[in-house]
Amino acid sequence: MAGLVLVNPWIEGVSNNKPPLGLGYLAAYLREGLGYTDVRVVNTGRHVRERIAELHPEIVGFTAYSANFPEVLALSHWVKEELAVPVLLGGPHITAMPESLPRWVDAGVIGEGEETLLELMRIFLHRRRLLPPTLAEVNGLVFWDGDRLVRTAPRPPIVPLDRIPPPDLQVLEIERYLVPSQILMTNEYVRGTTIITSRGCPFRCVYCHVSAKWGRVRYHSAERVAEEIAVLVRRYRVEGIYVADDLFSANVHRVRAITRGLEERGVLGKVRFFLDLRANLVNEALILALKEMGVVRISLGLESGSERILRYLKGGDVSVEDGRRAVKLANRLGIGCHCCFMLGSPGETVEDIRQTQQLIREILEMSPSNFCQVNVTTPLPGTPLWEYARERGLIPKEIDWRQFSLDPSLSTAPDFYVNEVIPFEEFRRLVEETYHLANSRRLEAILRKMSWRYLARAIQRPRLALRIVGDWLRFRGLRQVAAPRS
Ligand code: B12
Ligand code: SF4
Repeated sequence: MAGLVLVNPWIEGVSNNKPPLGLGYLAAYLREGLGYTDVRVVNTGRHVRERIAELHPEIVGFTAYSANFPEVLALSHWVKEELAVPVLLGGPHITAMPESLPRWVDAGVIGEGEETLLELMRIFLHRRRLLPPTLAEVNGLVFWDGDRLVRTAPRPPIVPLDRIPPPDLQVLEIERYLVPSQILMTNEYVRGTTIITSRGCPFRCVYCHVSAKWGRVRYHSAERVAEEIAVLVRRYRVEGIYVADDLFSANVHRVRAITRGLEERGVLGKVRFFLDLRANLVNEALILALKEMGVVRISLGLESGSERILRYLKGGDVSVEDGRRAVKLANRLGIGCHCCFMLGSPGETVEDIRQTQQLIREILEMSPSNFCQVNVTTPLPGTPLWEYARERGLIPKEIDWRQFSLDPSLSTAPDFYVNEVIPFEEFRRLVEETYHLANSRRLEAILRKMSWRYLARAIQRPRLALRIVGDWLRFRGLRQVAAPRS
């Protein structure tokens, strides 16, 4: 028997080996703010109904991004019909599209969820129900009152961010995720997980809904970050961490303060990191500071080799040359780069795509530790790109949200093709050509780096061995599957 069950249903057939940190933060906030500990997290794509039912919840909360929205609709309907308990819905999708709240869901939580959920749970524990008159007093909600969709006043962000305790690792059952994986986006399989050190981003890229979701950017203190990492290393023997910030701080003083905090806690050098930066923010002092902290790889959204398309996507503050310079600098100082590209942006021509292919070639030539990932420009709800596509009638009336998933064969489906210059079939060929170009060099890099320790580990673990074969096929370009991209 559980009180609140928080559910992250996976898209069918797509695995997700990272903990749903958002749900861990919600659980921690309820524990600290309300003394409420009766929370369970269900994070799976298989037998989700059975898993929820066996917990006998008193209230259920779903998290939905766009790609798993259909699963969330079906499951939440089932919970309401079969279990007859209140149902809440939060996450990026409902935040961007509050009007998509289904009638059977009691309330949708817009944006940051901690304080809003705490207030909802206080009401629920007191009255055992969530009815429109009481919901109207809670900020940050969308709910149905009869035939009227009501939105309450926006919820102000929690400041300072350290007021939110670290995610509840026990509720998340963190041990489940600590299997060797390529969390550092290198060829190594290490025991790893994700953390978050900030919320928001000061930039406004047209395809990203992060700034709309979080408002102004907020950072956890260096002390808090170091302590969270130390717990993961000491208690859970974590070796690799993906810092899932939208954009990791480019403030060199903050990076150094985190490094000092790790040193004071005796964990500096015991854990390595992979994180996202923006090319125009990369400089030598920052890379050296990141290296000292233990960063082995950075991710850069270079997006396009065409200056014109890059300007459209990211605004005028970052150039193609900034990207080249950032990768060269990082490589010279011993850091590999995971570079992300987008194909199919509005106005993009075949010539623009050729320029992107040329940049990919250059980056792969710079170092075998560089890795290029190719994605198809997809308009996400809540972004300027979505508005662009909607205004031009490029978004179908009946949206198949599953197309927002990880599988590029789905995401290159014509439904969300926002480029009106290149005919779709030709575009699809160009995408395949570019995937192949980006992946072909990876096999060489893997073979060059393949160590005996790595092979021995693989032999002991059949699933790991299978994954390596899968990678091999993928890098040969035989199986066109892109790596996850957030
Ligand atoms: C880490 C990450 C991943 C990881 C891990 C996902 C995971 N298990 O959490 C990986 C790499 C697997 C991933 C994959 C994808 N991701 Co991703 N990811 C992120 C990232 C960077 C951080 C997620 C996170 O932990 N956020 C921090 C927590 C605090 O925020 P949160 O989860 O939203 O939760 C808060 C609120 O939303 C709310 N809330 C959320 N759920 C609920 C539920 C209830 C009941 C309540 C009350 C409140 C509530 O309260 C929480 C606390 O404040 C976000 C960007 C971002 N900053 O959120 C993108 C993001 C969620 N990803 C995104 C996308 C598009 C994807 C992919 C579809 C990419 C792709 N094309 O392949 C895939 C889909 C996942 C899948 N399995 O197929 C988009 C989603 C946009 C959308 N409308 O769908 C985001 C927002 C980034 C962006 N581009 O704008 N992702
Ligand atoms: S894509 Fe990255 S840099 Fe651009 S707004 Fe989003 S988080 Fe910020």
